[in-house]
Amino acid sequence: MSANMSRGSRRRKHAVSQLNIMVVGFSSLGKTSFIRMLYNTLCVREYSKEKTELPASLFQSSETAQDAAASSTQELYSFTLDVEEEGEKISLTLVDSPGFVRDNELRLDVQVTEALRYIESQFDHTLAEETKVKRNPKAQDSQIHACLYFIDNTNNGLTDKDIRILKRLTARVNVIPVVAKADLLTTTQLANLKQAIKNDLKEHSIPVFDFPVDDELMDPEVEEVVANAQSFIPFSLIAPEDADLSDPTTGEKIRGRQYAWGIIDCLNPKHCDFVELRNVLLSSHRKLFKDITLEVFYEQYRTERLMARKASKMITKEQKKKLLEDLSEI
Ligand SMILES: Nc1nc2c(ncn2[C@@H]2O[C@H](COP(=O)(O)OP(=O)(O)O)[C@@H](O)[C@H]2O)c(=O)[nH]1
Ligand SMILES: [Mg+2]
Repeated sequence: MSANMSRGSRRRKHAVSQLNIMVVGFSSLGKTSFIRMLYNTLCVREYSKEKTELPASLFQSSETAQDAAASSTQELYSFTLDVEEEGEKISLTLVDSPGFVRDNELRLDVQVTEALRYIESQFDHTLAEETKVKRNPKAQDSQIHACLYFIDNTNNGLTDKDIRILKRLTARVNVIPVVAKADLLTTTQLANLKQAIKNDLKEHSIPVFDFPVDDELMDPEVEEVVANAQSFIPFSLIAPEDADLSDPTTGEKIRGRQYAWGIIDCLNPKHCDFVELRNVLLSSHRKLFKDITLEVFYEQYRTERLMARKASKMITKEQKKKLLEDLSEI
């Protein structure tokens, strides 16, 4: 091993990558359940458990409609965990948000604006850090790298509201559309819904994260993984119920849901796309999410802010001049 390589690998070993994921969508579509499920599959590093205060929602699932209404997410909250994924250390922040209302257009717009404000305020942190004379080398990257948008599986594709929300979100963040509670659909229904959503996204030119394939940089093996990931959009999810279940054939404990006719294993790729989604987020596309956030979304936001600042300065100058002229006329 050359000296260079060993230095490189040493650095990589210690480098902790930050990754921040947010969930948004209408209420009771399974956002909090997804966060709980993801949390339960993470390899959380020992010391992280002591220093992090975890939200109660991670430990209480709600199986009845009454429970769900009582424990629905009222406020945006986030928590950060130090996890290890395929030998890499990640400081992972998960952001859960209150569900959008269905019957009040005005309130809905305010809620979407609030979610966007949260995303933009993370860009503001970076902007403030950049303009400091002495930058903090340990500054946290709090930008939202991926935002999961939950789609109601009782519709036949995207609704007008979904389209309006998605257009606003995709201007600021990498959006991954997901369909939760996939256990409530048959295989054919799910396939039809996925196709309808894909068609709607295309028809309305909504630029969700599309797992771009860079021909020049790709080696054939990776290209296959990427093309594969694209085909999952929208990812289907099933969250487990709070019950001790075991695989009827192997007897192994599983995270799943039990029905009169069988048991669903939420980690079985044949049952839903959770494992695939987890993999693109935490491993295969993690760096790409971060690069695009910084190079496309943050750059865009920064340019807009600088131009707005310049414009407001120019207006004040002109206004000042006009005021002086008006005064001299008196
Ligand atoms: N059948 C089914 N129910 C689910 C699934 N995920 C969540 N739920 C239920 O849907 C309700 C709302 O879930 P919650 O995660 O609180 O939704 P949120 O409002 O989007 O955060 C709860 O009663 C959950 O138990 C799923 O994959 N399948
Ligand atoms: Mg919730």
